[in-house]
Parts: sequence; structure tokens; C-alpha cells
Amino acid sequence: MPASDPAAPSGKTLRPPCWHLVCQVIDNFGDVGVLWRLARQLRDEHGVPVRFFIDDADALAMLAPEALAPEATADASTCPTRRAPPPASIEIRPLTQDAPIGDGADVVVLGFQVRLPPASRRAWLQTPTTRRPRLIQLDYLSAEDWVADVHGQTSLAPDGLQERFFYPGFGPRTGGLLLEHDLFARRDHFLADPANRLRWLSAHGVQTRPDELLLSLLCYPQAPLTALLSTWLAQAGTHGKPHLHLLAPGTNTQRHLDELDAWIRQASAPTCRIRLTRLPFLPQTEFDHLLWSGDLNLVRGEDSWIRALWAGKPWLWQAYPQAEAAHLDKLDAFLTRASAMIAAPRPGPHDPGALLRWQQAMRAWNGVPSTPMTDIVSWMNDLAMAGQLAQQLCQHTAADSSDLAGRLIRFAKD
Ligand code: TRH
Repeated sequence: MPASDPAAPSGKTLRPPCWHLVCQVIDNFGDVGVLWRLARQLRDEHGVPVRFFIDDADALAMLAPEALAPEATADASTCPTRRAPPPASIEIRPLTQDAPIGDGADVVVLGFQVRLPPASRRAWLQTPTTRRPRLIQLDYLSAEDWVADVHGQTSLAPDGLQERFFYPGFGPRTGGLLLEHDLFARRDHFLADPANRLRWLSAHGVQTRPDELLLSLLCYPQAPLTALLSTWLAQAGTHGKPHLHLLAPGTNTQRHLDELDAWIRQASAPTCRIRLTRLPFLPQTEFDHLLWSGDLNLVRGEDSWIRALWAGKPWLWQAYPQAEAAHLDKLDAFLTRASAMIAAPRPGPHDPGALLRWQQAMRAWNGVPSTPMTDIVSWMNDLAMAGQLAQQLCQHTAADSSDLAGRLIRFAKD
């Protein structure tokens, strides 16, 4: 595993540092979603050639159909070289026990606690220390305080394998959050003309009716969806705007969605004021458009959470359910951080009531005991204020916590 020498003698072509990203799909789409987004940003904004090792090509194919085009998977024994132009590339490789991870790489990013396969580990240990690629463990996102304490720590295994831990997070002492440099410009351009939204929705099979409130939904089966809808129908269903729910597909949510569909047809017909549309699985590059099109977005996990935050529309997040309700600590940590950000003396209107309603709605959506569904309905009843709050949160978070890819590159050079 000879690591490359990007600092070639003067007069020779300099090869930009080559990165290997290693992705094991544990469940759903968060692991591949985060790593693929990172790979794209490294390539597009930093000109870094990437080799992407993944154990589940089908998951990647759904998220990024273009990634598995023949040129992306063509065999190559060295890291792709970048000349300007053409731009750097992302090559896809299967993640197997003998995958040549680290071979020719300057940096290896292991996603979400993946272990380096034994063959790569042996090769790494046999390489002279000065020529070893840097090994970085990219961990899960959390808003908890301990993240700033562990971010950047090194672990040295008894056999000499050394890894550094990179923790995404909120605030300057963490790894930050993924945010493309042009995301807000693209979002604002899309939102500037309402025709963009209608065009995008119709291109994805969604027919809206005038005055309908669009709610996009990506959630885990534990989400109290039918309870929320009954409460909404009981409290506000006969007045106010009718709903169109855009249901994003997710392997775990299919049964849930079938039940919901049946429930809506049975419970509220013929006066039903909720329509459902099942969306096809969108390429990741289209997922933001869904969130920009929603009047409110219900998201989950890790990547869609942050995309909803950047969309600046009213949103609720469902934390990935964990044993012993550990996810509720994560939710609390985020809500506490959000309060601090909103309360900090910065320009813009500040309505403590809106913050409180949003926090209560978020708790109810995550099943915190003794939080009634009416808390979500109250939040939904003032979407103008919820939108203002969402925009403030987006701006403050971007100022404090972007941009993960740039921070990761500096971290790797460190
Ligand atoms: O899918 P998620 O629930 O993913 C995860 C996993 O459960 C993982 O194990 C866990 O550790 C992590 O959450 C916290 O939710 P997430 O993170 O929002 O990922 C979804 C990704 O899929 C995101 O990148 C957006 C993308 N996506 C599309 O591109 N198109 C689609 O149509 C949909 C529904 C999602």
C-alpha cells in the first residue's frame, strides 16, 4: 500500500491528494446518503479524486443512478489523476474483505464505525509510517455537548493502527455540517418563482390543487402518524387548508404507509381533507427540491434532518429510534442548542412562543411521554411564524457549523 507522494519534485505534475471513502450500509439510506454527499462535495468543490468503496451497490444506485455508469466503475490500479479539466472523478468499488482500501490513497475515511478489512489493515501496517494514508473515522451526527470533547481524538490500536475521530456536529469545536457552497443560492433561485415548484412537482407525478398545504414526509415506523392525523382532523380538519401529503419511500415505512392509506380512506371519506401521494425514490440531487417544495417537512435520521434545516421551511425531525430511548437525549440536546442559537442576540424577529411550539411539536413527534398530538397541531396552525423560526435557525446554524467537507480537508492535512 504505497501511499502517494503528492509533493512531487518541482517541474513534475502534482497529483492532488486522493481520498478513499468506505461505506457500509447498516440500514436505510443515511450511511450512504451522508458519504455520497461528502464524496460529491470533495469532488465538486475541492477537486479531490475519490474512490468510493460500498458494500451495497443497490442502495447507491437508488440514491445516485449516475454513479454506477460504466465509467464510474471502470477498473483502475491507481487513484484517478486530476488534470484541469476534466474534473476529478468518483470511482465506485465493491467493499469486500480484500478490497484494496488505502492503496494509493492519501486519506481514508471510514464511515460510521466501519473497521478497516484485515487485508487492508495488514497492508497499512507494512507501509512505512511516513507513507501511510491518514485514517479518519467519520462518526454519526449529534448535537450533544460531548461531541466537542471527542472530536479530533486519536486511537492507537495495539498493532499500531492509528485512527483519528471526526465528529460532525454543531458549533466551531466539532466537524460541522455538510453544506454545499451554492446550496442557498440554488434554493433561493428555486423559491423565487412559484412556477419552479409546480414544474418540479408535476415532473415527479404530483398534481396539486389550489390552496393545498404540502407536507413532505419521511419517517420511521414509530412515528405517531395516524394519531397526528386523527387529532388534526378532529381539531382543524374541517377548516383551514386541506393537506396533500407527499410520502417519501423508505424500506421500513412501507407497511406504515399502507396502513395509513387504508386508515385515511376508511376514517375520513368522503369528507377527507387529506390526500396522499407516494413519491418515487428520488435521486439525492432531487431530494432538496422536495423539501423546498413542501410547506412543511417531516424528516428523520441524519442527512434529511440537516437538509430540512437548510431548506428553511417549517420542519420536524424524528431522531433514529434507539434502545433505552437514547435518541430522546439527542433530541433534547438539539432542542437546547436550537434555543441557545435563537435566543442569542442576533438580528431578526424573535418570538419565544414560536420556539416553544416548535420544541413541543418536535417532542410529540418523537413520542416523548406526556406530549399530546395537539402540540403538533398548534405548531402547524401558525406556519408563518414556524417558517420565520426555521429561516433564523438555518442562518444561525450555517454561520456556526458549516462546512464539514472543508473542515475535514483541513483536519486531514493537520
Ligand atoms: O434513511 P435514514 O433513516 O438513515 C439513517 C440510517 O437509519 C442510519 O442507520 C442511521 O444511523 C442514520 O439514519 C442516523 O435517514 P437519513 O439520514 O435522512 O438518510 C436518508 C437519505 O436518503 C438522505 O441522504 C436523503 C436520501 N433520499 C433520497 O435521496 N431520495 C429519496 O427519495 C429519499 C426518501 C431519501
